Amino acid sequence: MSPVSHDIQDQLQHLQQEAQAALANTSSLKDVEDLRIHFLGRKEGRLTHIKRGLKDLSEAERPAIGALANEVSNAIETMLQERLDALKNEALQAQLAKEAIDITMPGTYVPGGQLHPLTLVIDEVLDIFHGMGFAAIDDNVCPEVETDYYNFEALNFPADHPARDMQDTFYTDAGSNVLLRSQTSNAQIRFMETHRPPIRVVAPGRVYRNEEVSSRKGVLFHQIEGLLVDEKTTFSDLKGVLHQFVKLFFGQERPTRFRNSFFPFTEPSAEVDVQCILCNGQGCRTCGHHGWLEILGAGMVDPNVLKGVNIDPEKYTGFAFGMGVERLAMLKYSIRDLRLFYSNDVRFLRQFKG
Ligand code: 2NM
Repeated sequence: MSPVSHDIQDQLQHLQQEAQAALANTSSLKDVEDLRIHFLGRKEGRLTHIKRGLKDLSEAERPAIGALANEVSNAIETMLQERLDALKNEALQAQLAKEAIDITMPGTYVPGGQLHPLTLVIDEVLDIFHGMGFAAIDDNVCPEVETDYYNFEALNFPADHPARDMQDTFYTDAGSNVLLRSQTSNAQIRFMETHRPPIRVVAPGRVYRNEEVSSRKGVLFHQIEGLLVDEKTTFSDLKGVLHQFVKLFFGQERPTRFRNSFFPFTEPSAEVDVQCILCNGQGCRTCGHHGWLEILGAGMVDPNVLKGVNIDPEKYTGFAFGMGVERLAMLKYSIRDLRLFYSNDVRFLRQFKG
């Protein structure tokens, strides 16, 4: 072997050892990439440089040294790749360790909310009427700021009715024609304007009255009103529907009575009482010692109301009813002050589970 060839052989072996030592010191993918360029780079790589010198060797010596150069090249390539894989794996393991979830650690307590008692009552009432074929009118599609027409006139209120007084109804700055609705009947009127019989709907929603706030009355409360219009609908249909409602809401055995009453929008009109659920008719403070509690108003829809929405009262009859949600909730849960519903005291609210 010529001295030149011997020298190249030395250089190649040395280069491989050098690469191995350098790789052991790398700590990033970039370090490895830099070494790849340093040793194998096409232009300046040290092995490339040695390979270029092979052309000066004799024909006899070139194949063996060339083969050695390729071997060293492959060996360095393999070492580079192994180091890359090792570093990538280390990074992955570190990432996994960092993201590891300790499933034995105690969780963070997230206190669960629950539905408001008024929402529970509304849901229950709607459910009961749904079972009798009544659909709920979405309370978001019906305005709470309403015109006199939908709140009073279409409901057959005479011009001088006391409810139209400023003392009882909130009027807005927009004029004497624009007010906060005092009952949800505007929903039924609007529904009848756009739908023909048979009609079976219930309308839940907020209503406003200019009252002095007390344990029993507020300026805002919730109502659910129902309406059924069809051919040959009678007062006994109304009684059947309301009896069924009372049975399901207050219990099978709760005695119920109908009393004669008056509303501008119904004729005849009635009010429904249930026997006091606290004293069972014996007389107590809740029922004012009468033994009965009034829970809703109802009646046959006045022909004038039907005429106003272009439904022929000779062909169709209907009944309607309305109830106060706060009152139902107070009776159902024995709540003595209606202001508790709006005070947002969690000690109160937490007691109601849907
Ligand atoms: C009540 C009592 C009786 C009622 C009437 C109507 C309508 F639009 F059909 F005329 N809606 N709701 C009604 C009837 C409401 O609340 C105590």
